[in-house]
Amino acid sequence: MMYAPVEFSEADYPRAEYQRRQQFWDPIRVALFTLAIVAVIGIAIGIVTHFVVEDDKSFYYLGSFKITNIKYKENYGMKSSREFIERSHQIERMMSRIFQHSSGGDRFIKSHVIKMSPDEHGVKILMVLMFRYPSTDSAERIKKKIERILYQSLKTKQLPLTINKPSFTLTSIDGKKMMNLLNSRCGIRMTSSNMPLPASSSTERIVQGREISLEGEWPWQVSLQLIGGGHQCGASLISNTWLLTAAHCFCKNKDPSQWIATFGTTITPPAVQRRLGKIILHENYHRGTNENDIALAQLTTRVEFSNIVQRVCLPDSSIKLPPKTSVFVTGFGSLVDDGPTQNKLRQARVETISTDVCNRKDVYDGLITSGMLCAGYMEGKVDACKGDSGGPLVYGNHDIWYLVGIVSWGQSCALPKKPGVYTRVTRYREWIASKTGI
Ligand code: 4AZ
Repeated sequence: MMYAPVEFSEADYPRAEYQRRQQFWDPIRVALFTLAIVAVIGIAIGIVTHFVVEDDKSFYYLGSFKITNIKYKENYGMKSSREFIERSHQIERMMSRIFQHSSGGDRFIKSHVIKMSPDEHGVKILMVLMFRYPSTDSAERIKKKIERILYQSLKTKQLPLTINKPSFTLTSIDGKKMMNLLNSRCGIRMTSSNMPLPASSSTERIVQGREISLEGEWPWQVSLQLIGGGHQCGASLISNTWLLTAAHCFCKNKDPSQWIATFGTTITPPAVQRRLGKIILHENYHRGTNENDIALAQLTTRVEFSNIVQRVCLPDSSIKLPPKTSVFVTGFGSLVDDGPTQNKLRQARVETISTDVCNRKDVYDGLITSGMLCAGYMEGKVDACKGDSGGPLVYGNHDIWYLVGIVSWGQSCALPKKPGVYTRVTRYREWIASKTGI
């Protein structure tokens, strides 16, 4: 809006002054003024809250207790067994119920069962519990608060499992001890501040994938590089020293001293770097048919597990994924056939496709054997590509991630009716154990 100049004589002055004042306090100005004050107050509150929230610190505890209304099963001793996973997830869910709706509010972060052992009255549980409290609080005082909430819940809440109150003990532990305990489990993801990652923030990303992955989102991802030749293939960390990858990655060069493995979400700079000491190709790998496209590589020196470097779980050979199961493939591979390697790790959500469908005449016409697994979309668009080879295809169950496939082959990338073909890891579970003892 334009301002028209107001002309007035001396005699008009008081009226003009009144008008000017009235103009000054017109509704728009009043609204703007109010808005400014509200904004200033808002920012002030924001700053104060920011500091209060930022001041929160993680506190870790080791909890031990007995559950008396279930019987110990042999398989509870095996952390990759379905029995262990399902029971521990039930216990972890119960802990969330106990703490998340308590008066303590959202101080509870997460819990993880570390061990289940037999007990004459049922099952003994060892678990890590994580909380965030103001850093000015003491571990002992927080422990009392946690115990109070727990005991209250045992009295008032209908819980599926019976926790024996006298058996319950809570010990404060530091971050290092917590990590060591968690590292006894595979397939767990954490952010740099030890906060859990959301179950899956992830959508489509490698080919047709735009967003890169967050630090610590896929901590088992490895880049295999030829010294002087750069990134060649992906691989997955399955222990402190062993990598699982595709056999075809070593077609060019089988000499371990010519290779390095890097960890982290970028190739340069890498978070951690190691040399290879040993390469084991599957004895029956056939280049022509892509059968048994699997290899192991051993690092010369072990890597320490952290939020950035972590091993993925190997699935039990009995697990079966039904068609259309949501899985994730990650890698530094190209975005289009024959494109360049990416410096930042990318991810894509794909779906498993049954071997029957994948072997149809209009798809791969019988080329898919029992050691292969198809994943992607019949309409194409999202897929792994050149340079992703050897890398992981993972399946997340109750926040634990399993390596179900190794990027192996496919006709070009992301074409309709030409999904990605992966080495079916469950088929090679015994082979891996025979070579590594894992
Ligand atoms: C490759 O050349 C390659 N679309 C890897 C994966 C796929 C195709 C090719 C799957 O390494």
